[in-house]
Amino acid sequence: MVKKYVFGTPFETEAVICDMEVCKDNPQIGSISVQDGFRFEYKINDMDVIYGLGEANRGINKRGYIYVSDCSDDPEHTEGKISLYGAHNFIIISGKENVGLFFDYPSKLTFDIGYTRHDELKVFCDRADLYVYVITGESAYDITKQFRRIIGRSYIPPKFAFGFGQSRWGYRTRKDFDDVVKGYRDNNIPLDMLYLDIDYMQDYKDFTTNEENFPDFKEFVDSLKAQNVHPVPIIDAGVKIEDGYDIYEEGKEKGYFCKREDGTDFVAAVWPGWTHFPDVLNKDAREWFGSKYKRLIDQGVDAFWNDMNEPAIFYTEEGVAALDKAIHNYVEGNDICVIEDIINTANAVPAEIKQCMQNLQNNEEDYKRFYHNIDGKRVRHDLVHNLYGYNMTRAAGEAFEKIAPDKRILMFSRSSYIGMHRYGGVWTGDNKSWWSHILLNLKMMPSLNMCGFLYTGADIGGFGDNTTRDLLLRWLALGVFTPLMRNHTALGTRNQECYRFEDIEDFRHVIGVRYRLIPYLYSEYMKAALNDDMYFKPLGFVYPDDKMAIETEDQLMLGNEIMIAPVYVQNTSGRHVYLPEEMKFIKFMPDGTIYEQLLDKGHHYVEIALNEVPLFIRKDKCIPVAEAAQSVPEIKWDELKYIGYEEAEYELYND
Ligand code: MIG
Repeated sequence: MVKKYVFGTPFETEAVICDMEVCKDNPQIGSISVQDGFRFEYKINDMDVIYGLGEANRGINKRGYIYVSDCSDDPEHTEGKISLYGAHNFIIISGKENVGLFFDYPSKLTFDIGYTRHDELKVFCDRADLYVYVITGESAYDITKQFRRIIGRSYIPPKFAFGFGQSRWGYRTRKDFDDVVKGYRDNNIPLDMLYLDIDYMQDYKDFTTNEENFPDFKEFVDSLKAQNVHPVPIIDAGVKIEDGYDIYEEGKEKGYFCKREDGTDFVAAVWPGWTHFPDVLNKDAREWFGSKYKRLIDQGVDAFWNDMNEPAIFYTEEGVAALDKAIHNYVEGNDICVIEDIINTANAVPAEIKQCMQNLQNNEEDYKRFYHNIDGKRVRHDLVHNLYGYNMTRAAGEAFEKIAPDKRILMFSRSSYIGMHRYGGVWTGDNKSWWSHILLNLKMMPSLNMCGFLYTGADIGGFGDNTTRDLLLRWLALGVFTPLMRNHTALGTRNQECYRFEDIEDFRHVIGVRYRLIPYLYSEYMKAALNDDMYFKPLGFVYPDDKMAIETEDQLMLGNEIMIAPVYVQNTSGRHVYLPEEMKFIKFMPDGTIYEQLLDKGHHYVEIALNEVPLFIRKDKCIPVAEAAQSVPEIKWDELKYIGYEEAEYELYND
């Protein structure tokens, strides 16, 4: 049962789309105070597991740490980080009682989950203006499905989006891109998407293409699509300030950019230099910005990724002025002439200047310097900060419905709030080429599913730092199962395309397994999306009475038939795995054969070589398997074979 409670005057985020009566009583759970902000407190029992928070750090069980919903552009996902790109305020307490809580609040919100005191859950924010949804049910899984029903159906991408994609920040010229496709096709490694990072644009201007590198962009798109490769251009939040750039001129004239208190357009520096932020929380501005995607769609593009939409800020005029002042004060106070002297005499940048420099990027104060115009009301950005990425992606999603109503367009975003799951997927941002980030990738997936985000994945191989062959292969063997399967890396890192490494056949095989599994993965995705269900589930959702299953943080259930357990430790030739019931251990072997072994319920050590892809089929189930293909349209759906338990039945979904 779902109950809705209101406190103060909430902002309408439109995360929940189902009309519901507001309850007059008080929630029958924990205690709530609305003095001095909002505060919810709950006594955690020893056995309780706390699930949720979508794209957040640490475990599937969120107990024992503190998390702050505050969409942040932070590329260092170390264990101590409490805010990442998304704000997904849904948790489930599962144990002594089963209850789900959604705090629909678009600004900074803290979840202290047994951090300050091991047995206390505290959820609090500055203003007592929010909706709280309380969901009771028989299990965490049941609660999740009820929650998913009130937030509306998850985004469904086009079928090609289940293929493999290659990306890198640094591809610039037509040749760079063509070479990547050639590298894949010549080596017979499957490929369906090629990502265009910021350098495809002219001076980082949204919806433009670099004239020198792409004299005929449409022809470039056509040539890729003729090879079954879909280009996926990036769109950034900031619109470059440049006379004559029509999107800037139009936005300025129509008043569609976020404004300062004095009514002037707010200015922030991002990749294009000085930019304005489109006011995507304003309906008209959102419609206007969304309509611009048509420019690329008209040139054959049917896939996009939205970036920098926390929104990220490198610096503002105000921040630079503060730094300038600090430098001047220092120079005058110390009788110094030039900046070099500062550094030489002080032997390091003086503290007051350093502080100003650190304050430049993604400064909280800057988020208080601009406003949205929402239904004629001015709303300061920091009060609705977590809705920006959501509404940028919604701008695109709403526009796609008009531009191409019969087509599915690939769309995913970096920043998000619950509600955005109806318009696109998410990727988990700037991870690193670290073994621990394979595991973090795995743990984020079911939590994101709980919050409605089904089309998800991480930068495979790692974004920051240099990858290694073994890391990339092991990560791909997890990525084979994530709906979004993309190899992406940062500017300046080592080459990360699969054909750059020795023994290319291993990459061909592992990615080939993805294509062999697409009939299963696509079917399970569609069933999950159409039934408000999950694609990835924690083991505890399927085996709620099995303590060992509940505590398993490095295996997942995928759809209704299989369990996955990837290897995420370097220099190991296998791993320990826990089976909550008898299962068939399957390995896709590099010679194309499929290894099968019946394993009893319990603990096992299984050997898994670098070039093998393991999965486990649940008792009395089976899955369809295709032959490997070079692209999604080449998969032969009418020549499937079934593996797993004999006499099991499987419901295939295809369209
Ligand atoms: O400030 O467009 O997360 O995937 O390659 C970095 C360049 C901006 C951040 C994204 C990353 C992308 C990069 N972007």
